[in-house]
Amino acid sequence: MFSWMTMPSAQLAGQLARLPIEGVCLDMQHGMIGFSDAAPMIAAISNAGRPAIARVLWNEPGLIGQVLDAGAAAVIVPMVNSKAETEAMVRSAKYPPRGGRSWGGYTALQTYGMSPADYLKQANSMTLVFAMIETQAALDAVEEIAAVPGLDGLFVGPSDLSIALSKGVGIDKTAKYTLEAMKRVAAAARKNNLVAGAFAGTAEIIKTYAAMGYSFMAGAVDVDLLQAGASSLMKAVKGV
Ligand code: 3PY
Ligand code: MG
Repeated sequence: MFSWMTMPSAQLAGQLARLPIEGVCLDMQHGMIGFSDAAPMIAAISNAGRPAIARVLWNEPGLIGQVLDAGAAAVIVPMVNSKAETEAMVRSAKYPPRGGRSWGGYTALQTYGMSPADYLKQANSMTLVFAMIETQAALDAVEEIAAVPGLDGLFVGPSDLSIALSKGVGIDKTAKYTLEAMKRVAAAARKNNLVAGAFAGTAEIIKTYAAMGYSFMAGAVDVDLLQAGASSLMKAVKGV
């Protein structure tokens, strides 16, 4: 499980990366983290010996390339809805011959302590790219998406997915229809030897998704941790 950050702080990123946790993800889509915030956060996470993950703003080559150049070990790309969009995403994240990532990972070279020649040789397998499955269109095409060469994993956004499946009625990360859809995503991942991931959030949801075959999950969301810590303190000193 990895933690999920929405707040732009290299100090906090370094603290979270020192928890017994498998990585730290920067949410650059819905969090308040821009690239100039993300670069020192990625460095702080990497310095702590953990993989830095970035959920980028959109499926766009420049946005994907810049976080990889900054040393991110994995990229999660939102709203990937078709085979063609997945192919475009893989092209953005992988060097030739697999893709068309543009050269310039100078910070990544420092992070990994590698020569340009070695990084060029190894980057495609070292850095992972995940397509988010979070719309009806993505779910309908998930078997085709999962079969795209060079894709490393699928990552379910259960909030958007449940909004889509309920036709806007609500957000329900563990509704029967959400879990049914997620079983289909997990099966597509399994069939293609991909990592199955999802945004989970709470311990209960992490356990539910893990039982369905998900192994790459986000929990420990920075704002939730702060709220939970502050509320438990307020509760403990109530009446003082
Ligand atoms: C979703 O659940 O839709 C996400 O994108 C995770 O934050
Ligand atoms: Mg989403």
